[in-house]
Amino acid sequence: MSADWLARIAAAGDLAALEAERVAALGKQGAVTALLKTLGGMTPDERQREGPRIHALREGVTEAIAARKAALEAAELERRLATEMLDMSLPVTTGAQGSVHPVSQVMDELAEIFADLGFSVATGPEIEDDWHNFTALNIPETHPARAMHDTFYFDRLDAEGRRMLLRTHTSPVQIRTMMSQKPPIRIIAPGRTYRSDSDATHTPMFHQVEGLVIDRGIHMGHLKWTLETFLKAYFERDDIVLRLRPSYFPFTEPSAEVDVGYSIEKGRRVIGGSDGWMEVLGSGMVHPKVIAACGLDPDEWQGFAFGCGIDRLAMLKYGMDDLRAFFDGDLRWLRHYGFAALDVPTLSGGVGA
Ligand code: 2NM
Repeated sequence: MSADWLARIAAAGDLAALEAERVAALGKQGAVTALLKTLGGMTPDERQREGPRIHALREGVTEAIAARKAALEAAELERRLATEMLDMSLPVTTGAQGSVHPVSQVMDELAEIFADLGFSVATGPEIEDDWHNFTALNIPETHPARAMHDTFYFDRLDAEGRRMLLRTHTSPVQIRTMMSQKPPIRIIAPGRTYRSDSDATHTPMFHQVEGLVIDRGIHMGHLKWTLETFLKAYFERDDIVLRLRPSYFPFTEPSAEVDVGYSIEKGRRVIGGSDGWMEVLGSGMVHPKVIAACGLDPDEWQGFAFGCGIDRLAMLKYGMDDLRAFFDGDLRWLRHYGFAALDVPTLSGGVGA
């Protein structure tokens, strides 16, 4: 009886056949189950003789099924590993679908342009504390700019018992850099930033790049030259004209909005020329209070800073008109604007060239 069952279980060629044997032996109507039921009708003597034999049979069959099941599953896994193996070292020839995202492309271009001007790329946490995101930037508790930033707050508290937040700009990266490095400092800080704002021109997560220079004797002339050189390289045109308009930011004094001239070509606005002005950057001389908050002497060290939206920079260069499409993950959109699979994102060979 026992050897019979063990042979049938060993012969089960797949999981379905094994399950059929399990039901035939141990199921409600199964043969082994039927044997177990006969115990109730036996005399005590018979039961003492037959009980251990029948229970041993059930145990033996149960174990054999479990062992066969493990063996079949292992074989199935081996088969899948062998047939589904991908050789990652093979060159891609067909079927490539995605491409570099315009935001990544622009970030690479920014890093390349600013590297030529002696800037390095700095990064920092997206989850920040109140001090690095606001206080150190001369935005105290009561400042209206705090309310204007539509901040996302966490339940978790920082060391001062304030709630942690998603950084509303990349400026805390500049703060961290000024506190950890000795001037001269020349950095750009590209990255994700967050504000509770959502419509055709605002997404709750957007990308910003900010720049910072700290050295001796830095003035607005350095700022204007740097931005002009950057915009000429980025838009790949020599006829870039800048207009600095007086403005206000808590962290810079004086502050300036930077407009860039545009012209109309084939009915479309393109950067360059001077048919009209478009606002592209905010900037200014870093406020002495910000420099002091970072432990530097503002009488010795001065600097300029600027910031702008990367998503917006991409839209202006590649002629895109809806910000929300950036985050839809729609391949047709990428292809429409000329971003092809396997494009290598460099400035000279970039898709805008
Ligand atoms: C902007 C506009 C003007 C800025 C200032 C600083 C810091 F940390 F140095 F104070 N970082 N970024 C700044 C200045 C950013 O974005 C529109």
